[in-house]
Amino acid sequence: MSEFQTLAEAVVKGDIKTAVAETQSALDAGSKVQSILDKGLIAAMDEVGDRYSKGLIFVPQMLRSAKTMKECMKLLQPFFREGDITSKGKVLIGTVKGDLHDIGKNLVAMMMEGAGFEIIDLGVDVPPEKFVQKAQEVEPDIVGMSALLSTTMPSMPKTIEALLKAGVRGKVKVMIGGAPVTEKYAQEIKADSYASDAGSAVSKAKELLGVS
Ligand code: B12
Repeated sequence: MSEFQTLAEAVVKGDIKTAVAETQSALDAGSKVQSILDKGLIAAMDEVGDRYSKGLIFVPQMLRSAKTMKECMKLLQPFFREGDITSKGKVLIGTVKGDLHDIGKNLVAMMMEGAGFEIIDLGVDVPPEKFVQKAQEVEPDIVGMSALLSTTMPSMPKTIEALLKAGVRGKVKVMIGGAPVTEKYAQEIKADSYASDAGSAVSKAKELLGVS
């Protein structure tokens, strides 16, 4: 079992106090932030998802684990900063219509911000019209969409279509992600890029805009 077993178990149980203390002591012990995230927090959320699929836990428990993870992420956030850098580009990001999952989207936003991107976060349950309206207002370089449910993924092509109709599509790069989203899906719906995790989201965003 991983060195972050106690942390992962606390997140699965939704024990905020223990999880926060474990995250802090892992940081104090010099553990890598990426390892704490991958082996502790994200591994725990995968376990939570498994338990939910098997009918062992229900939505309130998932919610409690999500809250626990968010509290731990607050401690990790300062470490995502790559240094004082001028803005690498503007990213408008949100979770698509009908979808309330925001942990992954927040993580992507945090890491991108840490890497020097300016983030405008539309939150969750964002309809295509809202992406369009905000894109017209803030003129981002990238529009990022997150979906965690197979039922909400179709809102991604709908948003791309809406950007196209509004004449905005040509001015922005579209990046998508979320557990059920794939590279193939990104190609199908003509998104410019897909990333499976927050780390690669940062490098793909840099690639898209040709910045280092
Ligand atoms: C926590 C959770 C919840 C919480 C969400 C709280 C919150 N504030 O986010 C609550 C309790 C609200 C919830 C509700 C529901 N959930 Co839920 N949930 C989860 C769970 C356990 C964890 C998700 C998570 O946070 N993962 C950790 C993060 C870090 O990972 P991530 O989101 O994948 O993000 C990473 C990448 O995908 C990527 N990424 C994400 N977004 C983006 C965006 C861009 C632009 C890019 C480039 C990359 C990128 O980078 C991220 C960081 O590395 C998952 C199980 C799972 N393993 O995914 C189920 C899961 C997603 N939920 C599920 C379901 C069914 C539901 C409900 C329908 C349950 C119900 N009957 O009510 C509702 C739907 C509510 C709604 N309308 O959205 C199913 C979805 C099945 C499917 N494929 O459609 C899952 C897979 C559980 C399961 N195994 O059945 N859920």
